[in-house]
Amino acid sequence: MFIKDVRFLLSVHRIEQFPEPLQGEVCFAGRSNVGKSTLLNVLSRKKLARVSKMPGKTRTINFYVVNEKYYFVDLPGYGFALVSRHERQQWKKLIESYFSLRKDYIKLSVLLVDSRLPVQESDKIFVEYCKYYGLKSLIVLSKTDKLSDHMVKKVVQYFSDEFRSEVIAYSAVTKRGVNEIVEKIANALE
Ligand SMILES: Nc1nc2c(ncn2[C@@H]2O[C@H](COP(=O)(O)OP(=O)(O)OP(=O)(O)O)[C@@H](O)[C@H]2O)c(=O)[nH]1
Ligand SMILES: [Mg+2]
Repeated sequence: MFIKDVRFLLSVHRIEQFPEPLQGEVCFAGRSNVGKSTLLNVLSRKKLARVSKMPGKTRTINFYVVNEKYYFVDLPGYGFALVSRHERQQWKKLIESYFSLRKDYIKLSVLLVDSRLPVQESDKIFVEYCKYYGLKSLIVLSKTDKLSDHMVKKVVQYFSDEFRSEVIAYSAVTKRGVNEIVEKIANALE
């Protein structure tokens, strides 16, 4: 298994707090409640990141050290309606600084999208954003345990057409797609 050890390092609220880069990092992005923190727990086989039924749980950029060599970076979810305008602006500033300051260290940007919803404008913007920064991105469809196998096939086709990219059908419940995700991460980091 590529991922041997994962430990929490710190939560970043302000740009000055970003840690010294290691040998590369993978960030996890997506709308609030899509399952970013859950995926981190699945990948590390530990309960590291806080998961919640309430959207907007992760409000900071959380850094995890992987194999003492790399970072996994849990980004706060976007599209969360209940936060104030001020908070949304803070979020935007923090995320933009993250990408502009770390672009050379980010080896892969994992975008989670809910397999049960149509493509969201915010996800399309995020993909464009990654392209702008020259980042390699991976699209992961979450919560496929809620769909029939037939529907999973259909949504995989739908999302690959929409994003013009390969997508991985994943579920934290059945662990579908986890090995594929780990393989992509390993290839990007090594
Ligand atoms: N059925 C199912 N539920 C999932 C899956 N992944 C996550 N969840 C649930 O979705 C909810 C949100 O998960 P989180 O991991 O906290 O989502 P997040 O993207 O980190 O959310 P924010 O921190 O608000 O941005 C929780 O109740 C999880 O248990 C999945 O693959 N299948
Ligand atoms: Mg979270």
